Amino acid sequence: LSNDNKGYKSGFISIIGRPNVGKSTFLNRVIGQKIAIMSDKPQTTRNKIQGVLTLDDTQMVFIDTPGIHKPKHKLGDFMMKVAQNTLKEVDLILFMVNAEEGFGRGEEFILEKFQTINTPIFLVINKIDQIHPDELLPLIESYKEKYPFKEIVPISALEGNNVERLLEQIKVYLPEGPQYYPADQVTDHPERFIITELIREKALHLTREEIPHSLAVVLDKIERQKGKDIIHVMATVIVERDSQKGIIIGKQGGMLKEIGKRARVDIENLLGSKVFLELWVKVQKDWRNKMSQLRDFGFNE
Ligand code: GDP
Ligand code: MG
Ligand code: K
Repeated sequence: LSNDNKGYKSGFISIIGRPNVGKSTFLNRVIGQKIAIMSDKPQTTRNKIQGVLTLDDTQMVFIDTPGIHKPKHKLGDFMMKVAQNTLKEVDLILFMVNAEEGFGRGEEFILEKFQTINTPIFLVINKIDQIHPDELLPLIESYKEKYPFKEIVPISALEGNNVERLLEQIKVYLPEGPQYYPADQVTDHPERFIITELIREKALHLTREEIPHSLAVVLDKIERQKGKDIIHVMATVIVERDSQKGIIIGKQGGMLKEIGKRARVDIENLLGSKVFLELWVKVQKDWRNKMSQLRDFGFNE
């Protein structure tokens, strides 16, 4: 991510928990009808963006991570792997449990998976409206022994208790970053933005100091190939100077190949599908000053 987002925070947040703990209710409360708009779209990905909360100084992108459950078959194993890789990539995990039910086998299983993940994890104890206030403190104490959660936040998603406080805590843990989505707009293919960001990240990382942050990635095409379990992604890396184009392409195309290889692995994890990634490089002078183009590139600055 670029350094020009001073003060603005943004990040990806994964909400995990067994069915019926209140994940949708929570999202509906914080984002409202935008979620409904999103879930109307056909599901093409396993890690779907559920909603984006845009505040004056923060943007929270909530993503759905199905597949975190005890695998029953081979596909389950694969889904599990996809989900785990996603959890490593997000900025924060909200692990939601039901205050009435506490930890069951399902929760224990998920906690085991957390052992290999460095992403900060909050425990969100939902449905506190269903328990007596005296029960809360002992409950929190018992959860503390299970895992070193960064925060333990009791809420009632249904009634709204403590939800604002949870949002404040989330903000503390998000890194400085760009506003990925326009504040007033919910896109139909939000994963586009993550894909361009993944490619951009690899390009910046592999070229180190040679390429400044004046690099954008635009997604030209994302299309499932007919009759095949493979998604064709075509993207263009945009730089400001010819010399930068040379660096990105590298000797005999070696650099671009490496960027593509690494990005493809992440995109496959994101989409939960095999991906054929095709990368192009283009010089466009002074693109940063062209606000209309920035919108096409998928982010605001
Ligand atoms: P999800 O499967 O995790 O998305 O769970 P849902 O959001 O669909 O909620 C499952 C059920 O729990 C629904 O009937 C909700 O109304 C209810 N529920 C969610 N949050 C709360 C809460 O804070 N308190 C109470 N009493 N019920 C809740
Ligand atoms: Mg739900
Ligand atoms: K991250």
